[in-house]
Amino acid sequence: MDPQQENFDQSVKILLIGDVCVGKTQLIYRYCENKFLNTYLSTIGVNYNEKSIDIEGKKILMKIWDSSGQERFKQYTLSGYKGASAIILVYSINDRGSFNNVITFWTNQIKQYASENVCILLIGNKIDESNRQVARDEGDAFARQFGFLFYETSAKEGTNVTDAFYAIVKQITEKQPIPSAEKQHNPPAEKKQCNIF
Ligand SMILES: Nc1nc2c(ncn2[C@@H]2O[C@H](COP(=O)(O)OP(=O)(O)OP(=O)(O)O)[C@@H](O)[C@H]2O)c(=O)[nH]1
Ligand SMILES: [Mg+2]
Repeated sequence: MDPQQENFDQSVKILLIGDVCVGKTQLIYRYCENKFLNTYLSTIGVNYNEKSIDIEGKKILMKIWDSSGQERFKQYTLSGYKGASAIILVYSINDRGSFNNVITFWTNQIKQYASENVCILLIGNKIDESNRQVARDEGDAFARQFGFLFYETSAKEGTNVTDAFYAIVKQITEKQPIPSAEKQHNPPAEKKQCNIF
């Protein structure tokens, strides 16, 4: 095992995708550093962050990949799907187009490039904004239809950001449990799969 990972029970790769400017980078910045930047600095290619998290006594290393929403960086984003345990699919609640693209474009990208047992979290970000264009129920209904987790967040104010990341890592650990002597006697419950595949 990579020496850097020796102190962890499990390491998980998580990829954030979604349209430009929906707040992928700021969600990561809020989660990892508890900070927020109002200025828009478009992500070039992909960026990589790490954070450790404790889930029910297990130390998990999160490898968080931040992709660009720009089509011209698609090749970099595609490399992020490889080996990803989870995808965080982000739209902005004040940008109807970004939600439409979740439905028409991003879900198909996941279907095409992610592994079949990937965990998916749908995030409607920027709930601090007053000019909402996507109702909470619409995001919730779409997520339910396909078996995704769903949260609405504000990277700006920090609302639900930690809870959303915790929920997706917890789901990964439930789907891909760490083998242990005790568990070998109790086969894991049937894996729940997202029904986009
Ligand atoms: N009001 C508000 N603004 C946000 C929020 N999250 C991000 N922003 C702003 O939205 C803009 C885009 O945020 P980024 O995180 O850079 O967006 P991105 O999805 O990473 O964009 P690309 O890297 O180009 O794909 C920035 O000006 C952020 O400050 C939020 O929760 N609320
Ligand atoms: Mg970015």
